[in-house]
Amino acid sequence: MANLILILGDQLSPQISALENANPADDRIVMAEVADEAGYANHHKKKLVLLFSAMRHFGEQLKAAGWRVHYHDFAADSEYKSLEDVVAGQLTAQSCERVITTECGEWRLHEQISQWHTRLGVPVEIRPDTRFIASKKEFADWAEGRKQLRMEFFYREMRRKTGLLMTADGDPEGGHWNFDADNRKKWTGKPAAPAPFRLEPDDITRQVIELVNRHFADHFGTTEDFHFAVTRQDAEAALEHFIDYALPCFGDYQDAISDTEDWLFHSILSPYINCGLLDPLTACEAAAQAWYSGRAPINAAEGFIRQIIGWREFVRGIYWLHMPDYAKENRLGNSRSLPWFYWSGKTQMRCMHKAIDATRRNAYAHHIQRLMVTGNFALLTGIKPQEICDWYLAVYADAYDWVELPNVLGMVMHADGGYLGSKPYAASGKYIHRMSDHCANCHYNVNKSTEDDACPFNALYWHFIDRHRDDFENNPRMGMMYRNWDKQSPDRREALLTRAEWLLDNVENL
Ligand code: FAD
Ligand code: DLZ
Repeated sequence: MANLILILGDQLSPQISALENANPADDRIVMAEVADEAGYANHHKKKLVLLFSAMRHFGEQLKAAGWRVHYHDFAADSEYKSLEDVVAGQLTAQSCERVITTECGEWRLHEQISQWHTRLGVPVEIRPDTRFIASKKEFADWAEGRKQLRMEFFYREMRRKTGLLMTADGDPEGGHWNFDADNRKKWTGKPAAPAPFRLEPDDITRQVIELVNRHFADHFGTTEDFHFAVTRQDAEAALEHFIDYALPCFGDYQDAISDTEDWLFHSILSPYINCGLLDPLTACEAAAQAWYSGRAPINAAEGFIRQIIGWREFVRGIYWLHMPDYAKENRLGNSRSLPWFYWSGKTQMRCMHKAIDATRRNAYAHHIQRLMVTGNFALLTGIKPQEICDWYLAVYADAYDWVELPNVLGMVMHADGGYLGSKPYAASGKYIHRMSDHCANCHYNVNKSTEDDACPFNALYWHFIDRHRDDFENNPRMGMMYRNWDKQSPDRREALLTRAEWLLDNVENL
């Protein structure tokens, strides 16, 4: 019986479960660049280049390994607009009797594929995605009966399961599970941040760049200076580059923000891990090995591993546990539209401008920019969760619904009522000043709060605290904020709220 094996754009791994036990002599593989997938979000042009080029390279490698692959190149006038169209066409053309695929990473597409057996009239086998450390069931079992889920406890389970940074006695290496307290240094230019791993586009990538510029000209971002890896071999070289040059300082400067350096000591591996070019465990094992061989300190290796086997697995578990209702959550009752400067970058707030501009150029911003700059501003100003989620899904090369949604809706917007994080990451300009050198170059003054030139984050922070008193006053981690707010004189509080109201009324023009 010939099977038609569908491999999606973020499933570019030879070990993908859809290929298990497949037979190159009988089975056919189908991969497709289609308008529906390229167009359901305003995907950054670099994300489109990365995916289409990586898909094309992967398709070629499968062919070279002896597989029969039907690869559907994007064409604006193609009659095949959706993955279903292409699969239906191939079922007929290749006389296949069954479709096999690996479960996809988003509810929207999952819903569609789940209907294919009736729509296409053949059995459709959807296999689990074994690239994750915890299966959906394992996460659901762990979450069962817990009122609030805490990443830290789940993370310890994942450390035990993988054995990463564990002693033979079952204890965490270095005597602690978590070295986060060591990872909050401001970066003042030294040590110098390493240049990111970069590759010049090959012929395939150049063709894709041309295609994206021609057919997706109205999408966000630019294709200029595209330098991502597009093959497994090169993604593994990017991992090596990170381990050698950035990991040693990854922990120390994990929370730092710079006015001049886009990438600092981050790994820039999420685009590869998420589309299947790099195996998450391989990345973690390389970091652990760097610590064992004395090439990186424990706070760096542990911090990096925690992001992957902790946060990455945790948000994925939450996504599948709570979709589709999770996407509709808006527990803080936000109603403001996303300011246009999220797309244009035209704002006088230096930190926002810098984060958005880096996003536009690179399809990348590091975690603290996403969380404490663009995310924090959306939280403080009460942007509708759906609109800010759509933005994050569009603008980053690593963005897929399963990972973007819990990070934005849960971690940043606290729209799930605190299910993912015990307190909102709301912060005033002081935090950004402490962790970055933006404020010295800003139109606004971070040391002022109520004046016309005062940093908007300051008054907006207190407005957030004041308007959500009912939501947070009894949160033990927020009590101090309310005591600080109540300690201020009535005149001061009124001036802060008046300034914040003005900022909210004029949010498009900041
Ligand atoms: P590093 O800082 O080097 O971290 C190492 C790895 O850890 C990353 O490559 C990633 O695989 C993993 N990781 C770190 N933090 C998280 C996290 N919170 N959730 C999941 N994985 C994590 N990550 C995405 O992969 N896709 C997204 O769409 C995405 N959207 C985000 C939106 C917001 C508002 C926030 C606050 C975070 C988001 N993240 C997302 C998580 C994180 O910011 C990115 O994974 C990270 O910035 C990617 O850059 P890096 O590879 O240099 O990461
Ligand atoms: C994100 C994306 C884009 C832009 N294009 C394609 C595509 O043309 N073909 C494809 O198979 N997948 C694409 N993807 C990824 C999917 O839209 C979807 O996000 C993931 O497969 C979910 O796991």
